[in-house]
Amino acid sequence: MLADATAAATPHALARALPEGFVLGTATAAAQIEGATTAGDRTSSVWDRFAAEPDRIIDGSDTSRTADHYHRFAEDIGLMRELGADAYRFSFSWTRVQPGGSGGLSREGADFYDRLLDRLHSAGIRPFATISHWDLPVEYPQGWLDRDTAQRLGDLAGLLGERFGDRIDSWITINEPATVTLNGYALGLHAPGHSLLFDALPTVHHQLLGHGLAVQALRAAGVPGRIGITNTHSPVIPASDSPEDHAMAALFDLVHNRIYADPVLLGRYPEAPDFLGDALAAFDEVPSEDLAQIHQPLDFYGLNYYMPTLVAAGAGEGESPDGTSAAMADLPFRLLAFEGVPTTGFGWPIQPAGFARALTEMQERYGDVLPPVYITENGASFPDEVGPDGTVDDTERVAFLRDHLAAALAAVAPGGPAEGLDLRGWFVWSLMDNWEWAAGFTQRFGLVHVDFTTGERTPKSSFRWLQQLIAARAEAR
Ligand code: IFM
Repeated sequence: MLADATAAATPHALARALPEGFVLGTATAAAQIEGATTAGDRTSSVWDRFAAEPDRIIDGSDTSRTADHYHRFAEDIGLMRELGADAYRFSFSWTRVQPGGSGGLSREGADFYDRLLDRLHSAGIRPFATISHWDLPVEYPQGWLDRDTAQRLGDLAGLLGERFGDRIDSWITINEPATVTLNGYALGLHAPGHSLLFDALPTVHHQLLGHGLAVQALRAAGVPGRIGITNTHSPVIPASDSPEDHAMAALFDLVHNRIYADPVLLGRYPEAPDFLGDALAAFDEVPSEDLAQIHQPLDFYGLNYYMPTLVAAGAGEGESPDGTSAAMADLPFRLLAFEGVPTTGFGWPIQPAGFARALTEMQERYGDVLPPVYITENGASFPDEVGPDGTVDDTERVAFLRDHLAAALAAVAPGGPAEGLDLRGWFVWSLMDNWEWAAGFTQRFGLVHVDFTTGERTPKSSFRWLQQLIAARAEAR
């Protein structure tokens, strides 16, 4: 287990620890908040289709309405302004801006993002835009199994860069390719719902190639904004000192963390352990031209942190953080619960020390070649409800956010284990409760409570906490 510090930092103490220019923001993704899936000429995404299949989404919900942000974006930006946030990370809905996944931008789809960006600018909030956050057009028959999808992402990036480049502060090419490969193609838990285990690995290379092509397309479009990628990192802990558990922890680290970060930052895939046989052999044969495409100079690296992972050798019952997959039982490792560690509503272990460890691993592994880092997601789900007095008192989320931000700041401070890592900002996942993919509406991650029937927004105690932190920072200057 990782040891967590216990002293709770006040907003004023945390504000004093924030580096100069540190960005405090919130994050969302189109498929999780927009709804309006038939507005204008928008077409279906793989998540619209997946949600319509039987038994895919735990509560049978779908993408059609979610938080209705498409119609309520002005109110939502008003909330961000009330919060005092510096920045907002959102994603473009691929099938809204480019219906059918080919051709130019949709006029109506692009108009929506024009309105969103113009209002963000009037509110003084810096837009961080993700190009691909999981919602591929259904027209790409094999999805990320197909190499051509990489080129499609590059083409879309070029179109978006030309249209919106003058108003976007920072671009994120793709979000969490690890989750897409693991949940979407290896375990069948997310769209498009394949359970291919190690045969899902081509999707790693195609997503990273798409990232590299998107970076180049944005640069060719002359965007003045900064460009990066978002990967999710989970420090991996072996369940025991046995060589078997250590070997499997190293394998999980490889397929969850290194296989995504190494090519982007070092220009090569990590070496596979011998016991894997030829399961990763395809990576040895990747042409050097592809690696050069992936290994683009970046202005920043986006890191999402939620939890550490405890790994043991041997097949398990099929449990993963995002659900139960029969396919997991065919893997040579299993994921265990941390004994005696509190958990979120999702059952994810709450370990701020894991955040410090993730940052430390980034600094140790990539050091000098690591560009400035933004935490592009950090947060937790809890079963929040509006109380009789009309408020939502999410004390567990306040503690989660406070302790995680404190752990990250301490890790990168002089003398900290990740000293030298240039941490530039922290985005809370999420601005508001939203549609949590296969978990539907059952996991609330927001600073703002959303009534999914009426659409009513209610800021939670965590919203007030972040507001206080931002106000305390202004006082400290
Ligand atoms: O909701 C997701 C988000 O879309 C990607 N990162 C993890 C979050 C929580 O599961």
